Amino acid sequence: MIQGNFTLTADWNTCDSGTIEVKLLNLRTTVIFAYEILEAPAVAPNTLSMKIAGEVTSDSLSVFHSGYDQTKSYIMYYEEWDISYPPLLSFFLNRCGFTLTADWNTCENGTIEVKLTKNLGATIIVNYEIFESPASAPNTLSTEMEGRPNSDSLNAFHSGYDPSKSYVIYYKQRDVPNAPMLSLYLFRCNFTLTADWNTCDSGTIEVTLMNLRTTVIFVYEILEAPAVAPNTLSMKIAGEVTSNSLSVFHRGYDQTKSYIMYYEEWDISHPPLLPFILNRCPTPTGNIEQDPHMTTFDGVRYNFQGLCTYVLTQDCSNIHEPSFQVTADFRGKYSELRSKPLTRINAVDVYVDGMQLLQILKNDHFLIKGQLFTNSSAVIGNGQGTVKVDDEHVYVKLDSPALSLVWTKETHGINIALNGPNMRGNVCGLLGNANGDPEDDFMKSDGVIVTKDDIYEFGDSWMVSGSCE
Ligand SMILES: [Ca+2]
Repeated sequence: MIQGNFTLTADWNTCDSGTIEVKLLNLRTTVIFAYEILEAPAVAPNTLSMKIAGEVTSDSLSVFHSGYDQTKSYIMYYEEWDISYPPLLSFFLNRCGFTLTADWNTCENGTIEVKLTKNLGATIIVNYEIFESPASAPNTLSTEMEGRPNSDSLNAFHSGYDPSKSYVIYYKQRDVPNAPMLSLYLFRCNFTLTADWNTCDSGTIEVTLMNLRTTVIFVYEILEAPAVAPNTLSMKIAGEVTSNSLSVFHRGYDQTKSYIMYYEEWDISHPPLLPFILNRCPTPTGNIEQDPHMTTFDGVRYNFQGLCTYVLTQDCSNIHEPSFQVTADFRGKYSELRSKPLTRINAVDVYVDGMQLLQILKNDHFLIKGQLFTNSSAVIGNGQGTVKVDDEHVYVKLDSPALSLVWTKETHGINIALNGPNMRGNVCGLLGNANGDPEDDFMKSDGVIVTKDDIYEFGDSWMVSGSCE
């Protein structure tokens, strides 16, 4: 099953240089983020000038930015670039290099462990103080912690706290002029509220309360992101002392959108209202490139050397009159190697209700409803979608059918993303059925599932009849 969220983080590459590493994690789909790194504090910018594009085939991707000052703190503003109206998020990067965390030592005693970690290549002095929550920022901080060079981490233990209460730790660097006052929240021992997609095939959100060792009640609200904090929280989850975790399922959400869950404890006075971002589910993305290597929507890789026109993907609810169909012409790459030809894509066609809407040719000529298109960008039809062309790519985004296509000139590659919530499990062709299960991707056009050993039988079943002459 495809599950889990993608995450954008930033960190110092090392503390010896001013290089920031921006990293996209947990990739199971193509995802593009735009971002901007500003010296903290900074308000959200109007434009995000940097971009990171994760590919379907890699687990993570890093981009390095040099020229920053590792003795300063930065804030990264970021948003998804490939969806409409994404929430603008922020990530705080402390100056190199410390992270302060706090946790209960165990839930049985009242000891809080405060930990300074990460790249302690220099002396770092942090002042902090632990307050029962809620508490406003104090004027002075009574405790000091000094991280020394060559130590990986530093711990301090503070006893005498009540594990049934929540605390806020205010902290500030003493050795940096005008350092911002920061805070971290320590929930009373020892639960966490999270939200995730149950599976990406349905719009069901699972809210889970974990690590229960006591009865605890949360109220929460799930809103489409971005959203400001609501006045009332209408949902409630009550964990019992005897269970390790508890899940509540909420149906009817759209797994192609991002949500924000606002939550607070219901059973304590003046709890802080906290946000939790649930990223949209990864978009099923299939890819065909080079001579040709295929990756299905569910991540199965295979090679298929055909010499005709084939269905890459189509609406499968009516296989004979599909509402949309994407086909590709595979032709020999080297005509002298007739016995074992390497093939590649020479053209990609998109049909909607049986009519050709778009055609991308190998010379990067691009046709909309049969008309050659020569600009660098245009609207397709009556707002049916958009197309952008640069030196290396053709980008197509259609609203109906909800498809994104990226043609890469150099590799004769086509990348297809299914953006609609109802397309998962309802498509078929050489890129499989996008139901999250890699085991059933070699389904022929007659519905019979074969194995990789019968790849030609599978591939030929998706040949467009009459295309071999
Ligand atoms: Ca599948």
